[in-house]
Amino acid sequence: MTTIRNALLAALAAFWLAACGGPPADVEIDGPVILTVAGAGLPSEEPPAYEGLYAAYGIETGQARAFTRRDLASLRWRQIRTDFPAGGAQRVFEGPRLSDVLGEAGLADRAVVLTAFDGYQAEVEADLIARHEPILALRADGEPLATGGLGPLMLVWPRGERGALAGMSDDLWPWGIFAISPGEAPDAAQE
Ligand SMILES: Nc1nc2c(c(=O)[nH]1)N[C@H]1C(S)=C(S)[C@@H](COP(=O)(O)O)O[C@H]1N2
Ligand SMILES: [Mo]
Repeated sequence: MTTIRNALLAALAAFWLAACGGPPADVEIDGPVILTVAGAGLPSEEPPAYEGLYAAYGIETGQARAFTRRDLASLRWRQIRTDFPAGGAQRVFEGPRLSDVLGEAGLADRAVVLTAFDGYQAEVEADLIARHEPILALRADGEPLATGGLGPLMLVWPRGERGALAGMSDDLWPWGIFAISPGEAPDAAQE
């Protein structure tokens, strides 16, 4: 019975999202975790096992909040039209705000470190997140970001829409993101 109810709820959610111009409804229902937020104030009941790249990069999963594509699609999405790499062609990136994802994980207003498959890490101050509301993009120009390309997730800033970010370099634009951890500085005021 619960299975049928869940299927109905999923269908309703997909319809609602399509009707309201939210994220695309063609997300997998039972897809794998694509993002793990370590040290979460609101951890998942069954966080991912500490193995693979989590272990290779020392990302503790014990208190982690795990997100599937569907979990991320259930948040409000924002579109950002911008160039990447800097000065390159414009694309329309789409995904939830980083601040909303952190809020879901119980890490609102924290500095965070985003880790990518290749070990690249970008630390972003809380203040910068609050001021510019970057997104964790899952799609560009309507297509999901490919694993091995810029996907599954990439941090995208409204460079080009905001004078303050004009000329921003690509350092804080990690692609291939799979994990986020609390940063060193809880907020900019304490630095
Ligand atoms: N995962 C990952 N993201 C990254 C990087 C990287 O090495 N790995 N380099 C950053 C920098 S400094 C730039 S200029 C752009 C483009 O990097 P690339 O030329 O290595 O693709 O991606 C940014 N995001
Ligand atoms: Mo760079």
